[in-house]
Amino acid sequence: MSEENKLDKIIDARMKLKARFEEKMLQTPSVSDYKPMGTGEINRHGMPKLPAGQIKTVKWPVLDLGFKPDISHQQWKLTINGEVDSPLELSWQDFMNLPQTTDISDFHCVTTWSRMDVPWVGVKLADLAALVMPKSTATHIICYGYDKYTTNISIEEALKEDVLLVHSADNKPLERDHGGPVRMITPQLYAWKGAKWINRIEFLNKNKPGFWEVRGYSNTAYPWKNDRYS
Ligand SMILES: Nc1nc2c(c(=O)[nH]1)N[C@H]1C(S)=C(S)[C@@H](COP(=O)(O)O)O[C@H]1N2
Ligand SMILES: [Mo]
Repeated sequence: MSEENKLDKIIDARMKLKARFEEKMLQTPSVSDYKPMGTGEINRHGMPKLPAGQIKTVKWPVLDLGFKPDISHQQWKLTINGEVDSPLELSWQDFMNLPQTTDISDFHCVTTWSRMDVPWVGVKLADLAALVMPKSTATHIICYGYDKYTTNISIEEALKEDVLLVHSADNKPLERDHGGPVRMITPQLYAWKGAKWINRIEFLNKNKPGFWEVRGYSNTAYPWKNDRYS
């Protein structure tokens, strides 16, 4: 398929997804919340820059399960399957050939640090969703890392424009410590919702809690409601 046709296909599929999920997206807290908790200037989502209970950090702490998978570009694969019309497996090269998005966003860890204005490069989850096309029954995704990590979010959160699978941060390749070669980021949710060393995205027809969610962390993880634990 030519680059142009590929892009047309993505745009067409994204418009369909948009129509399907628009209403639900308007009900997510980052859009509908009239009393967000936090301080500072208002960010591009209309939320205070620093969510409640967070402290701004300049360093970038590393959090994992005590083990950092060592995955070369050659070994890295991304499987997208489950409740979708066209399951997909992408190599590093396939992934890098998809439309690339550059963005700057904030990173809020549930352990109370926030790292502001991180420059990222990667692929929008919405573009990947457009390629596989979730079935009408799909409601959530669960992401798997190359470690034992899993984490879940609703599709209406996953489709937000700033949810990316990134391979670059701070204008350099994403370090292994931070989930390189590729991790997910969820700037409008606590950062544990973004799997490092991401290997698989499964679309689901019901919610299924991930690693921290089964241990009492919030399914929704909304920073401006101090929504940390359930
Ligand atoms: N695969 C994997 N992804 C993960 C984790 C993990 O342990 N394994 N930790 C999560 C948590 S709790 C946070 S806060 C962020 C931390 O990302 P960082 O180490 O780059 O700061 O990654 C999230 N993604
Ligand atoms: Mo975290």
